Amino acid sequence: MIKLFQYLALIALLTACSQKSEPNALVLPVSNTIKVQESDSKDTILLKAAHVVPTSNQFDALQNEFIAFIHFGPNTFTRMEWGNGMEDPKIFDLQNLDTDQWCKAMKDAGMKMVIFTAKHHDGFVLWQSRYTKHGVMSSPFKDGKGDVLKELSESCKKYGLKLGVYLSPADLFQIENKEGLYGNLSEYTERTIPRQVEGRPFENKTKFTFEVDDYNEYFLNQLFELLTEYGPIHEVWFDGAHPKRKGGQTYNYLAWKELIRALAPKAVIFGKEDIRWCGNEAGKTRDTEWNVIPYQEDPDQMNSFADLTEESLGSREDLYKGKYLHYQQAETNTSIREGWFYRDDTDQKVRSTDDVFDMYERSVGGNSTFLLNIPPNREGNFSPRDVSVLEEVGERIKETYGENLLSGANGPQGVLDDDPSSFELLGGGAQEMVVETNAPITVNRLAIQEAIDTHSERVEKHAVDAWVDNTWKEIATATNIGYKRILRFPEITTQKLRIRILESRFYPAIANVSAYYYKARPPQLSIERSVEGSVAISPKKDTFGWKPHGEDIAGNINSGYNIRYTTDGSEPTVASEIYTGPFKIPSGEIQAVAEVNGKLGSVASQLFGIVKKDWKSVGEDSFEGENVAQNAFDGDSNTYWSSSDKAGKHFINIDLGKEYSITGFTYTPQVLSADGMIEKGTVRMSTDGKTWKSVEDFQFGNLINDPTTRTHMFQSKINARYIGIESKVIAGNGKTAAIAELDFLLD
Ligand code: FUL
Repeated sequence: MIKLFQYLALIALLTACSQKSEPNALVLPVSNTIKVQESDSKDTILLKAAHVVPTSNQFDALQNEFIAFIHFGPNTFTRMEWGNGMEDPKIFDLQNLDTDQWCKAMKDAGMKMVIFTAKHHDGFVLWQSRYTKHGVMSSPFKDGKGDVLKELSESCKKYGLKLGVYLSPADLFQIENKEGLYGNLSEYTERTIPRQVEGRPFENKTKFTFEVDDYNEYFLNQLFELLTEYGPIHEVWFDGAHPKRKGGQTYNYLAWKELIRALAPKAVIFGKEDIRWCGNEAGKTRDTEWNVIPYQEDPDQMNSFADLTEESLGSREDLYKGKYLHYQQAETNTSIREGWFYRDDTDQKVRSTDDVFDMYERSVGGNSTFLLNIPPNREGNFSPRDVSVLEEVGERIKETYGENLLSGANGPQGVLDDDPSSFELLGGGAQEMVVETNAPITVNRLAIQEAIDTHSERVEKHAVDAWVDNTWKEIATATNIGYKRILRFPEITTQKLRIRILESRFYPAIANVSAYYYKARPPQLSIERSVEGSVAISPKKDTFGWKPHGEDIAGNINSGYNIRYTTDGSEPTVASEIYTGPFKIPSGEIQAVAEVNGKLGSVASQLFGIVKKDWKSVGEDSFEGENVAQNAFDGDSNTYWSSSDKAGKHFINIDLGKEYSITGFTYTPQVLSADGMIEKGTVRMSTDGKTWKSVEDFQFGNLINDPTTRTHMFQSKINARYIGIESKVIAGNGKTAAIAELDFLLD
């Protein structure tokens, strides 16, 4: 506990201390978790936070920076986001699995590890498990003898990639099938792990005894297989998502952890105390991502962990509320394709190189790890489009971050020697440092790292200046640093850079400072349409590196750019029409690209349905407050229709103004909360707006974690003027149905 004299010393330090080493009286032993005492003052809590450090496994995991996710399984063949556990294993008809091709592409992208869905929510196992027949052993893949995980683990060794496993706690096969173990209300008794299976001995002779039920035993047996026969395993990924639950099933995570720590001593655990979810599946990052997180209980003893989705998690005010301060880093996970599983190469959007590179800089340069999913196709390969994005991203990372423009510069050697274990301690009198190069450099990126493994994350606010025209010019500011902060700013030519620490929790230890140059590219675009049907194309707002005409253009391209576009679904070229201002289209797909001196940027595309200006609501079963039915088709996804929360089905009916031949629809859920996501429903039509009949059911998976716009194409066209949506199942057992936006598609 901090004593009064130490507290006073801290106050003195924070006001006017001039020494440049940490005052011994205030230095605490560093630890992964530090308990807060009831009597601790706010300053003491901050001091404790400044001594919370990652474990060596967490630190290694942070240094991976860019890692891969692979979602593969029956969903790849059914084209669903979530399976139901009742899929026939025969659908897993894999003919040409090529895990070397996966690994080569991941390696080319600069990724260091791959996490594989050994078992997704459907319960189908992609390895030769002893404990179930629901998996590759019952599929046509290599006549039931194939093992996808084995092939991947061999390819990983060949290509020098680390391997992680995703084992879904939710298991629909074990829920739905008669003999299923999930929620079967079995007794908790002492069980030996692994359970021996005749003819299939383990080479690893470790044994564990746990007091668990049938499903936890099943899960532990499977973990034993994964961690002893496919290793070394570097990450175990526990998804918090649950399409369904049964029998009050709970999980004995503390037993799982004991087994993991013993069998995979190098592994970090995701979804629990080592690594937390960043809070979205869209690749968004917080401006300030703290990894020292306050907890109410000791995280090392906790059996279950909630998703932390709030915008602010580790600010001073957050820390003051904690009883334990714990290092738990964020992982930013998203998919290169729309959805986590491969569906097709025509309608499923693939993210552009610009987009992936932007997410890379924001997440790796935002104190987090970037986990990008690449779903293999039904052939068993990464599709060519995904491969070329991975290659281009890898090249761009090398081109941008391959050469540190500060190498050979003068300044504090602890930050210039590229060695993460040496550092420069700031604070006290010295709140800034200057680095000077031998010749002028042109830069637009700066990376700063704190020595988090020995000194935690301490910087709360900082600024960077460049020496230009005999004076310091501020070029960038940001909040925290932590593992790494990448600052992006318009290019500047200078010989001297200054880093100023504006606020910190304690003496910050800066481990590295490096500078880079990113070659600016044509901007990414966004395409929007008003309710009247007028289409506008503009540069995407949150991308850096370009400013539109008339403004000071960042980057090295000094002329303007053209926007080229098509309206027939074809990819725009240098010969496509030039965009001069908003134009109208009745429906269809717009594709657009920015062009600079014949060079094209990445293509943006947007599908638009029927223009909504003549639509009218012809009834809904109910609405809550101001959330009327019209909000579902006002072209504004910030407003939404929300039914009451009376149990049962909910519907809205729409008059489209005239009859159309409709091919499908898109559903945009509201995103203000997890309420009202329509997981299953039916499309209805009417010829007079009075009597209605159901025409086709639809189903969308994983809406709560990934509330993006979903598309359902009809089996055959529906000719209708009056059309409606009725909900049948709301995600997460909700009662309210909500729609932010509905679109009906034409040919
Ligand atoms: C989610 C799951 O429900 C998705 O299917 C996917 O696995 C993603 C990574 O996590 O919560």
